[in-house]
Amino acid sequence: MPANLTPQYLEAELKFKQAKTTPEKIKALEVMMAIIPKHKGTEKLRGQLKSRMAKLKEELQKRPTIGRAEQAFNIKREGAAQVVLLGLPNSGKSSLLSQITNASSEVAEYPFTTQKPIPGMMKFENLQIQLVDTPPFQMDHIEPGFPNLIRNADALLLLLDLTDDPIFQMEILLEELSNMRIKMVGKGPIPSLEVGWASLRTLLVGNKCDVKNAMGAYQRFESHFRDTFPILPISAKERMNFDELKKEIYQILDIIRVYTKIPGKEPDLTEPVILKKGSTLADVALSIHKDFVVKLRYAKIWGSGKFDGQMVKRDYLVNEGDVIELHI
Ligand SMILES: Nc1nc2c(ncn2[C@@H]2O[C@H](COP(=O)(O)OP(=O)(O)OP(=O)(O)O)[C@@H](O)[C@H]2O)c(=O)[nH]1
Ligand SMILES: [Mg+2]
Repeated sequence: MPANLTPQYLEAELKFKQAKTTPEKIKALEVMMAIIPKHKGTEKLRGQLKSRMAKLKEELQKRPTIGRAEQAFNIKREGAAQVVLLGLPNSGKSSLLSQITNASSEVAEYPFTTQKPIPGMMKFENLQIQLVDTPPFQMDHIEPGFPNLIRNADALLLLLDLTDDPIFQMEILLEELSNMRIKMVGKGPIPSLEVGWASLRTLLVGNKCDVKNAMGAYQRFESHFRDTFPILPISAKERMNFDELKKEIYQILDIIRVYTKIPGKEPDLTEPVILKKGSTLADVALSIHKDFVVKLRYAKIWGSGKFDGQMVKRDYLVNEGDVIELHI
C-alpha cells in the first residue's frame, strides 16, 4: 500500500535531515511523527520513526560527562543569540563586556586577567543578546572546551587593540582559529567547508580608538580587511560608537524578528519571534509549537512588501518586522 506522504511531512523530513544536533533531530522527528498520515501504508515507516526516536533519546542519555575545566567553558545560551568575544591579551574584551552588558568582568592593565569565560546580556532594541568574555588566546596552550565554546557560538566578535599592531593580531587570530578548524566568515555567503570544519560569522572591532594615533592604525587595519570583514572602531573604555556596534552585531547574526498577533488584537511588539534569515511561515509556526506547524492553514501578514492583511501560505518567506496572524 502506498504511503502517500504529504508535502508537510516531506518538509519535516527535510528539517530532520538538516538537523545537526541530537536535540534538533529529536524535535524534527517529533514533528514528523505528529504529522505522518496514519494508515496502513505508513505502518512500517511509523515503526521506523519510533525506533529512531528511541535511539536518539538513548544517545542523549549516553553523552560523555565532561571534565571540570571543560565545564567552565560550557556557557548556557540565553537571549536571542550568543556572541563570543575573542582577542589577544589586553585587547579590552573584559572592558567591553563590563561596559556594554549587565555583567562585569575583571579589567586590569596586565595581560591574562581573564581565566574563564563570563557571559553578559546586551540590550539591543527589543532584544537581549548574550556576549561571552573569554580568556585571551595563548600561542602554546588552548584550554579544553575553548574550541567548542567558539564553535557553538552564533557569531564571533574579534577585538583588536589599535595601539598595538592590529594587522599582526588579526594574523595570529586567523591562524589560531584555523588550527581549531574554525573559519571566520565576514562578508558574503557562508562557504561549504570540509568535514570537521565550522564556519562562523565574524565582526572585527578595533578597540581603544580614544587613544592618540589609534585612528591612524585603524585606517590601515580597515583598508587591509574591509573587503572581507565588517569592521568598526570603538572605545570600550569611553563607550564610543556603541550604538553602531550593537547594530553591527545584530547584522552579523543573520536573524530576523517577526511578531505574532491574535485576530482582532494588536500585536505585542515587545516580544519578537527570532528566526534565521530565509525562514518561512512554517518555521514561525514551528517556533511557537509543533502542533501549530501541523495544523497551520494560512496566515495574514502585515509588513514589508505586502498590503495589510494579505493571506500567505506556509512556504512564504517572512521578512524582518512582519506581523503575522496564524490561522489553524
Ligand atoms: N584607552 C583605552 N584603554 C582601554 C580600552 N579598553 C580597555 N582598555 C585598557 O586595556 C587594559 C586591558 O583591558 P581588559 O579589558 O582587561 O582586556 P582583556 O582583553 O580582557 O585582557 P585579558 O583578560 O588579559 O585577555 C586595561 O588597562 C583597560 O583599562 C579603551 O577603549 N581605551
Ligand atoms: Mg579579560
